[in-house]
Amino acid sequence: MPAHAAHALKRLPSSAEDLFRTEVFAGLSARPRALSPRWFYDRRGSELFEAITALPEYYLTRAEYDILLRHAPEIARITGSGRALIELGSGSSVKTPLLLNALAPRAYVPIDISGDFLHQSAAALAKRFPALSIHPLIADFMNPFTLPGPVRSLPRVGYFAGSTIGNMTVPVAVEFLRATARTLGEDAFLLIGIDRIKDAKRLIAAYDDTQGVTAQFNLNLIHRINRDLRGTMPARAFRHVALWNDYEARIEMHLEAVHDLEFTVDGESFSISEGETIHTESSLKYGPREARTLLRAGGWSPIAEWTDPEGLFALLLASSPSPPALPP
Ligand code: AVI
Repeated sequence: MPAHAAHALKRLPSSAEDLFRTEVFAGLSARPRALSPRWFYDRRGSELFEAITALPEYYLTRAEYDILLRHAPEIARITGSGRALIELGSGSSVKTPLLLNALAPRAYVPIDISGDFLHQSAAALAKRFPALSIHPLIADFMNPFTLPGPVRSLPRVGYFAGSTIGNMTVPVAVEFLRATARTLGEDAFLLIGIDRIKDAKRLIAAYDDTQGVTAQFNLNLIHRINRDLRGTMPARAFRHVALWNDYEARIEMHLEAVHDLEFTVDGESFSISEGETIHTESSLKYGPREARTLLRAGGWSPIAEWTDPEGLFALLLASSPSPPALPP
């Protein structure tokens, strides 16, 4: 995931295609209809996501970069140098070198599900940091994974950028944080970007930009279904919708049918009425207290946080709790 823009699978291997088909069939048959945002990231989707991060309305990436630019040395003073830096998700981001410079890690482990993408970005970083020991790891960080041998003896700091945690439901986010705490072990730190709740207009603009890039990103899911699952969904019959669900504290993206239509996916027939939507993504936003509560529920102790000057986005640093004290 972009952290995730990284799921650039060229063609789906058959097991991935089976999973995609199963999820699309289930998601289109469910009420309300919903598809997982992880399917956004084919090659085109990853390119579109990169374009989104540069949009004037999409403040998240710039705000996180700005926070790192100003506070990376302070982060390094807390964590100390010489740790292994474990980046969960894409290591391609322009933010990574800021952290590598400040933290001076003994090793860097970028973890991503897409091997192509991972090796490309690791090679680029190796050129820039020739003395750094880099161990790219192809893994889905949502499932348990083992760290490469050379970093097992080093204390660790994890980095989960971009508010990708916002694309998880709260129970999934808690499970992810707990699994990360287990993987990073004792005496670890976690640095995590979390987007803040703010004015609904500002949030909606970030997910419904004037150039229509986010709309293309959302509609690309239809092109992907048509290509990978022999679908006949007419993309022109859907429009991109981004809305703020205040009760759930999340931006939702939907694909809304502009007229009644029927289509097939891998020979299976579906129909959808005008105005019905397919929910394609939720991006949860957190207030300062809720973000800290989330980290605590996930087994981490928040110890510091920084925001950009407008307070749009937060970068939180948490430590792994010390092992329970033994009774005397
Ligand atoms: C990857 N993720 C954190 C992005 C977000 O903001 O939820 C994905 C995205 N969707 C639309 N624009 C960006």
